[in-house]
Amino acid sequence: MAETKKLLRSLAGETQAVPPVWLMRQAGRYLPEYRATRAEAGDFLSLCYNSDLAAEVTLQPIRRYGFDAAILFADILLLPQALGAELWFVTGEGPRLSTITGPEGLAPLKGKDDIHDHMAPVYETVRILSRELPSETTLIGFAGAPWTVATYMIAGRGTPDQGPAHALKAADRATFEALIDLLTESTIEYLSKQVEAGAEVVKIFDSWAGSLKGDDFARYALEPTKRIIAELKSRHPGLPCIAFPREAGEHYIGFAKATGADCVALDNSVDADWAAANVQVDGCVQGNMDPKLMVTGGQALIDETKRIKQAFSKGPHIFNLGHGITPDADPDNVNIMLEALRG
Ligand code: 1CP
Repeated sequence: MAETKKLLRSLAGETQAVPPVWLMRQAGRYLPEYRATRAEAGDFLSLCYNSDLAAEVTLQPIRRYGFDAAILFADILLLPQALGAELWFVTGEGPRLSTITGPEGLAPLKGKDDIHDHMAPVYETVRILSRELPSETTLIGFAGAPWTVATYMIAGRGTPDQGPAHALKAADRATFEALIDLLTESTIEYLSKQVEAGAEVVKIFDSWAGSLKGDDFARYALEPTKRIIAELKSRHPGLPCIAFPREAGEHYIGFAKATGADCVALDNSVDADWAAANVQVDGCVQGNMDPKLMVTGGQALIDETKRIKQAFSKGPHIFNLGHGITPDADPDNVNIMLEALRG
């Protein structure tokens, strides 16, 4: 049967006059209904592990805007917690985790197959969503890429330059590589269960890929993503996979072919015309409007939406931002963008 869902059609390589659209962090603090549900849950992690409320916030932007895809509401840092790391969020600051400074930091972690009891509520969220989403909406599951998740597990928090992770890589490569392997293998198990629960596409977020230089990019950004995609596709033939090696720059060229990804998500530091000529030649791309335009709006938002649509109009494209929509975005600007895109 011919595929009817717009997002899946682009992922299968179809060029569409109006591209499918969704936004990273589309369930989030810019929406008043999200803030209300989050208050009901109590705190962010309680929201992630409450399947009914997590499904509710996933559905909110679909009801409001009719996006072509819904992304499971969860966080990349749930996996470290499932592996036994401590995790908490400091209001106004962000995540905190136990740290890893040497082999003794790995010792207490669980194995790749020991995460599923902890993740049961996330899989239940996926099952609820696959029942409740409109028939034209694609459900995206996701995980962080091993390098990006490792940067948080090593430093115990978000860092501007991923310094502690680079330092561990230099000082104790065996520990660092053991952590990357554990994350690669547990990410395969985690995403595979999301697919069994009903996720139709998976996306791998490597938010800090851009800080890996030279050989390190191939070893710790490209290789783990390639391993994850190869194993998922062997277990789930035809599963579409989106890779997001954020700020990869020149490394975006050839990334889809090298990793087996069906689509590469572009951040807004790359020029859309350059990406059309150098990256979209290999297949579907996603992106890549500057999230700031969702704050500032106006004619610039309309012009930029149309410019990006036009730049990618000769090949398969999924319209999105180059990074997550921010809490200060104006919900009305999303409607202005959709009107400019869909006409
Ligand atoms: O309500 C709140 O205050 C929490 C804000 C929030 C939200 C809405 C966090 C904390 N995570 C999320 C949800 C989330 N995170 C999703 C859900 C689906 C959607 O997109 O709507 C996804 C896909 C993520 C992925 C994620 N979490 C990434 C990768 C993408 C990216 O933004 O680069 C990363 C790096 C995280 C870690 C994280 N979680 C939350 C914060 C504030 C951070 C960044 C921490 C830091 O680096 O300082």
